[in-house]
Amino acid sequence: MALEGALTSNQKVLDWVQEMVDLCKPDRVVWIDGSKEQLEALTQEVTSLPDGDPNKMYYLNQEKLPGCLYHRTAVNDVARVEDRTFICTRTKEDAGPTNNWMDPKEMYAKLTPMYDGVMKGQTMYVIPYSMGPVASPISKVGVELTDSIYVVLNMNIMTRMGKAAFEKLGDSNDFVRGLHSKAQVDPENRYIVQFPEDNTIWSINSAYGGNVILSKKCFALRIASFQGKNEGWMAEHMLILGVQKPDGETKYICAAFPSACGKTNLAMLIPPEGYRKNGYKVFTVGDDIAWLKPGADGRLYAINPENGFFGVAPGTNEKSNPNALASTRKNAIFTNVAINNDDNTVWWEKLTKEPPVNATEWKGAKVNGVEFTAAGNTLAHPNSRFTAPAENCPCLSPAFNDPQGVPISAIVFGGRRASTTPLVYQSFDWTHGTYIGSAVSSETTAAATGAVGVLRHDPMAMKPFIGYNVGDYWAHWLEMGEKLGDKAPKIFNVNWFKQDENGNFIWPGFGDNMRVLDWIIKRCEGTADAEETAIGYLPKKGDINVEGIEDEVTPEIMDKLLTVDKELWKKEIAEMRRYYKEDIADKGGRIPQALWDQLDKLEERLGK
Ligand code: OXD
Ligand code: MN
Repeated sequence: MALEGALTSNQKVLDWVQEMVDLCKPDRVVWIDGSKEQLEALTQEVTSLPDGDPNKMYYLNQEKLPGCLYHRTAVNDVARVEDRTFICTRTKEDAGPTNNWMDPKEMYAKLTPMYDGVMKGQTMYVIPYSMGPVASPISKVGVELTDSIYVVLNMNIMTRMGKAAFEKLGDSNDFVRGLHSKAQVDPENRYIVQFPEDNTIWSINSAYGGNVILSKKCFALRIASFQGKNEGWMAEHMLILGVQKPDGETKYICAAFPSACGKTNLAMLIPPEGYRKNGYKVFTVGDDIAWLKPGADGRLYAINPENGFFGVAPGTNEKSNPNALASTRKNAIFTNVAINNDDNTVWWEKLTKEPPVNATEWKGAKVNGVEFTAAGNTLAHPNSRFTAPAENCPCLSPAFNDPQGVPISAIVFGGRRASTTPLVYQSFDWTHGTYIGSAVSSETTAAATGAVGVLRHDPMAMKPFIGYNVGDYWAHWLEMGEKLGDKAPKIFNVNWFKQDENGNFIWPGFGDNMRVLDWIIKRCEGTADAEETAIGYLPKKGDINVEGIEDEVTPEIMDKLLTVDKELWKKEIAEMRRYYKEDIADKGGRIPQALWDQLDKLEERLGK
């Protein structure tokens, strides 16, 4: 039955699909070709389900939001579940201290009975997809089996889905095998499991995007980081943007930030007026994931393996990110936002000042939105999402579909730090930059009181996404640096979130971050000088352009933004020693000696 209507003759695919059909026992198997007709039929089917069916999707106002759909997940199924996410390598050491681990044999034995007959009475969809432009040598193919139309429709936005992916694959065995079943959406039996050595992902008991769009975190980061280590490339949790300068040349930058640091906003930045007048433009290549591979000229090239944005809705508005908002205005899927019942459109916190009176909140209750929010509730779930086609993005890069990818000049790390870390600094070299990446961390801040919260380490912003031992991952970074030599991108660190004594942010952020990108690009071109300090190269006085914001960023403020407080940095070193030892090395993280040496050197430069 599985082979009926198969879209490939690849025996490895056919055998695996048959095996999974025998296990899950669906009534029907549908091969997804990616055609408009097939997608329309599935949309018709899923929107025709009766109200109250947990799989139902709804049409939104088709005049205001053409092609847009709405879905509400189970209340217990609204986010990625890191405590139920596993890396199942043959040895525990290979998964390392940042991952949950179980022996693959044990995990298969545990999950197989859960999948046994799970699709009885239902349809299994076979989704072929390409991560990255189909013609790109950096791209890879995945196949996801799922019992959810919501997944098919999301995968259509997030990947290059359909027959062409099988054509790319040909007879090759190099495809990621993803199996997803929503099953009973039982949180006690929810598992998101990667088997990197088998190129396999099993996800069960969730129907929420982040756990079921297996192309994204599961493949493009966890499995791909493992593949990259073995094959000489890198899969990173990075946005990719291009800055077009007045002379027409575009420089490309990758940046990695932990969540809640404004990654999507930076990816879609609108430069300040002065820059725009002078002819600067920022283009988005990607907002979440970068695959990086050395090109024929020895430089590092990046593609965005995805084809859409799976963004957090709350906080997105005409002011904070007009480009993201515009991306959601057609052919998008909204999950767990609120509905404005006056015109069947969507709403979320901060979309507009006033919530709709006649609202349906994300759990499905009809409420007076004004009263409901005034009582301290949110209408949209804080992690409610839009799934939006990249092609909708007004600032999408013309190189978005370029099979070669874009050459990367700079890699930028950042976090949310109230003090210690200056606005921007450059590493001395790649190895030092790798140390800086390993030290990425972010604080929870209570801005209103200025209280500084908990520091969370999130190396390279990849902590939940490294598909193997974090120490080996750092070693791979060092190896890539050696391979790239003097063609390697320059590495920087930024901090948009420095505060004054009263807990006020002292850098305006958003579009003004262009001023920092400007300095970064000039450093890459060798046209800006720098101050050599103990922690790295900092901008010289006056080298960050503050034209138009002089009142806000006075010379005194700029001094604060760029100070290196030795006492705070000594504390930082002590914390990094504790982190390396207690959280990583003592728990089986194989930290390269070169990174320990970086800590020693930093301490030496600061003076003991
Ligand atoms: C995301 C995340 O959803 O990083 O992109 O959590
Ligand atoms: Mn992300």
